[in-house]
Amino acid sequence: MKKIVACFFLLSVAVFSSSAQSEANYDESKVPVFVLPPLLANEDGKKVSSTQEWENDCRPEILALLADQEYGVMPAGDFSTKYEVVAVNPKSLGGKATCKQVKITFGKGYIEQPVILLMYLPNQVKGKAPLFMGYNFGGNQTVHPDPEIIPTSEAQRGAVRSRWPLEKIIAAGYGVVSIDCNQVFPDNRDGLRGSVLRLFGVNDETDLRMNTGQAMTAWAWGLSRALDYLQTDPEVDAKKVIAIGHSRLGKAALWAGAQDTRFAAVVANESGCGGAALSKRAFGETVAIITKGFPYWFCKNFNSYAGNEQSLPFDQHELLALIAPRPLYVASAEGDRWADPKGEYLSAKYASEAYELYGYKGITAEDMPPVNTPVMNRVGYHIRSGNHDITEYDWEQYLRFAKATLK
Ligand code: GTR
Repeated sequence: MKKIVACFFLLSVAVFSSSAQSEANYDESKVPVFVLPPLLANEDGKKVSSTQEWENDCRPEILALLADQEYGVMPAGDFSTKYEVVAVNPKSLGGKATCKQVKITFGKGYIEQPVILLMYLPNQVKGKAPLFMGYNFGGNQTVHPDPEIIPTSEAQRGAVRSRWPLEKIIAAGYGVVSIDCNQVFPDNRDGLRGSVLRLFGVNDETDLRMNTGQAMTAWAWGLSRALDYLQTDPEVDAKKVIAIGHSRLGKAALWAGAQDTRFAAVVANESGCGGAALSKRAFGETVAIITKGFPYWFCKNFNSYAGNEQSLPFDQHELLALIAPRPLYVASAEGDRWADPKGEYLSAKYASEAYELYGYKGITAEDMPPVNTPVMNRVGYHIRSGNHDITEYDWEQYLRFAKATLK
């Protein structure tokens, strides 16, 4: 029965998104004329010209606004946390990596929420390893066929192997932590009932205030809690943990990196609407489409901007700017018009003003670079040929970028 319901759900999402995708605007000449709120100005209009003014006033204002109006606030409250190393193989991936699986159990009263961190650390790195951490969509075992991975779902082992080129990442001297997002907040309309929000007394729809966070905020919170663990792991360089994510999980990585400055850098792969793309362009996926299709990703307040993007008191370049001065990489794909590559580029470009305050070069060119021609300053960007996916090509750029920026 559960399976039938899940199939029906997936089918209805697919039907919804394919009809929404064909109705969306992909015509550049129909992009509305829009005005972005100035990035370097406080809510009272006062201009920001130093990093101190940015950090003391402007940045906290933007963070609070995004939490209140878009992603939602994580409810507060006590809970317990337990770490258990549940498996270790020091000779994984042909001896090149140590595979470690760490179960974090969050608890509150009778509620227990286990989340397993699947970790691969490069054996060639003596001492603490830098690493990329991000969610997978459908189960830890989908990341690689490695039979030792503890499954977190029924999906096939290695099903999305191409999205996690572990051997390449390990050879470059980086580790990987992959987490099944469904263990933190199940990625479906009923997800709230199985999510970490239960630790804070949010059990169903009726417990949601207008600005209570849902999946995106829970996922961002989960990445921060995983980082809490990594800070205790002697094999990890917790000062070099890069938050990474593809698509919806790229949105989550951005929101995590924006809130938690312990993340050394952020990579958002084709994160689109509610991620890197400017909402006011209303190109491809819009606020109306995303809040209808995925009402459980954002807070309820965000619904009021559906079909009304021009009234948003912020835009996504402000989310990206919260990552400054830490390295940020935004990536698009040519065939992924749904995620609005140009909107992703412009957002990275406009966010660069915050990087410039710190004396860093961000994205400066007015026009997007040609396909497969990455730009790598303190802010990186590429548009790759091909469709919506995270590929080996994308990872190659992220590894180069990490090497160049995280010294
Ligand atoms: C789509 C959604 C996008 C994007 C994508 C994904 O259906 O409209 O915002 O997040 O899913 O996560 O692959």
